[in-house]
Amino acid sequence: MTEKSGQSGRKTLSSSVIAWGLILVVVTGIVSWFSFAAVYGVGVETGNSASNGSGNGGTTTGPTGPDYVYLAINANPDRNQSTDQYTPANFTVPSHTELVFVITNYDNGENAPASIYTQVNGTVGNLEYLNGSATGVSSIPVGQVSHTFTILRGPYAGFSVALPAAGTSSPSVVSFTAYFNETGTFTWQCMAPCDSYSMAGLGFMMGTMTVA
Ligand SMILES: [Cu+2]
Repeated sequence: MTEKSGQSGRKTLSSSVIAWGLILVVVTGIVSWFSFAAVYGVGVETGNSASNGSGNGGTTTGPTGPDYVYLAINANPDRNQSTDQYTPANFTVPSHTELVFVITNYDNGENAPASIYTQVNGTVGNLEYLNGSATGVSSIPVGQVSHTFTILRGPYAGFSVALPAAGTSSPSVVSFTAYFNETGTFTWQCMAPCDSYSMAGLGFMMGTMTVA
């Protein structure tokens, strides 16, 4: 009984040793394979390969996304501030680049412009997108226009987007895509009669867009 149990114990022990030995061999084999693969670069696929076969070191430039331009109107705690203002009013964008403008208007005032300034002109597709909608619009009803972003002179004369008034508790957000390829500094202005001081004031409802 004692001996039998002893033998049984030894048998179990040697089975365990064999089992652990096998595991060790398998693990060592796997580790060795990966080391080999890592060193010699075979058999390991990591999805997107950086190599494009150009033979110049494999450096590739992937597609780049658009540059975003964020502008806000009356983005101060007093949404009905008496002096209407874009921030920033003077800014720089890169030329020959897909630009996505996002203009957030906190002003709930409506300032009906001349009908031409209810239209969207000069953006990609002559469209703008309201509050994240995937469907573009080519104009805003005149009674809903709060401000515009309009260029009257220079190579971009006629560029214009209309910005609807904010709701009582949330801003309106207009986005659009545009390319500006001629470099220089160009004046933009609001053509909705919002506030006479701002409309004539550089840095308020008038500013400069520098294309560099
Ligand atoms: Cu304005």
